[in-house]
Amino acid sequence: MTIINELEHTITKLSAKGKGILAADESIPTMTKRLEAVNTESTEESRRAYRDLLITTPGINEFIAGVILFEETLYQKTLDGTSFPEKLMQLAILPGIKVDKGLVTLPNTSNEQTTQGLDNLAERLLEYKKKGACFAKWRAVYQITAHTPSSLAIHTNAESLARYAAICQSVGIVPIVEPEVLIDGDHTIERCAEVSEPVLYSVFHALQRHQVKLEYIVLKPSMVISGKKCAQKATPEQVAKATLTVLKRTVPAAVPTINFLSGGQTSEEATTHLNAMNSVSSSLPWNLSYSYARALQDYAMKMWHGDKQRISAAQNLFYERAKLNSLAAIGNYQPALEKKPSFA
Ligand code: 5MM
Repeated sequence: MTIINELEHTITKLSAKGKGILAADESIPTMTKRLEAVNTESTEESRRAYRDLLITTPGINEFIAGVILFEETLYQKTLDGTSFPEKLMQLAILPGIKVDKGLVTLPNTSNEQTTQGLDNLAERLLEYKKKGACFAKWRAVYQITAHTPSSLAIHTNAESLARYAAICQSVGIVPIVEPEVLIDGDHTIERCAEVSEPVLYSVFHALQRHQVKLEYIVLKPSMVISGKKCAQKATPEQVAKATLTVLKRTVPAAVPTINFLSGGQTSEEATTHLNAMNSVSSSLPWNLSYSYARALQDYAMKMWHGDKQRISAAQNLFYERAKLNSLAAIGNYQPALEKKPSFA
């Protein structure tokens, strides 16, 4: 297969209508935080067992087109001795890999951050590709305060995202480009829109400078939403309208699919907001779907909390959440379909 054929094959599967991407790529510190929140010790085995539970959930391939793995998981095996990427391929789910090496402080800013991991990226990608990875993910973050994000942070992060994306495509790997405007803070939805527009504009400008082929990327943005501590919580209709306005102004129609992150929204909010966007208009140029971590996994993680006896109950909750998001990805979700788990 040529590089273009590889990219074409992967993006076609990732943009399938009604399917989304599971982000199961929490780094060890993040995964440790998630496990400790449900009183479970974070060990290589507990992380393996939890990821095993997720991807062996019966029927999950009806709703999930790809799974983003953390490097550790790429080399681990499911209980039956099959490597995670092989197991995913058997299920007709594409394996992906988080390739950034996390956040570092950007000097001469007010503690803003940028993402590292470009060194040896091409070599690492070739290694991951041998293990079966066909797409990758790189996340940049932007903090909203009265004075941030600065133009230095916006420019630096756009440049890294674009360099990463160009390197991925040069070896036949589809890049997920993830600029996350953080939900932390008391900002209004209007302020979030004011920040998100130049962030995305700058990302696409950089992608163009680096000659990234937009037909073979997945954009994974945050939704335009009020800050977690904002007194005026935006309604789903406001979130849908503000997000679509910003996306229409900044994202070229050549991009096939936009898969949102959940970013600290509740599971129900993330589903409702996606559904609201897909209900507004059928004439959007891109597929609008999900690439959630917490909003897909939270209930399953709480149900499981390290207990083997609860694997099946946790898988049922994960299946249910994926199904509801799949409905939201075609605008067919209704809150009445929610069956809240007893602990929620
Ligand atoms: C923003 O985080 C990404 C999406 O997850 P949510 O839907 O929960 O917001 C997620 O893929 C994230 O990039 C990974 O969990 C890796 O995070 P860390 O902090 O470990 O790099």
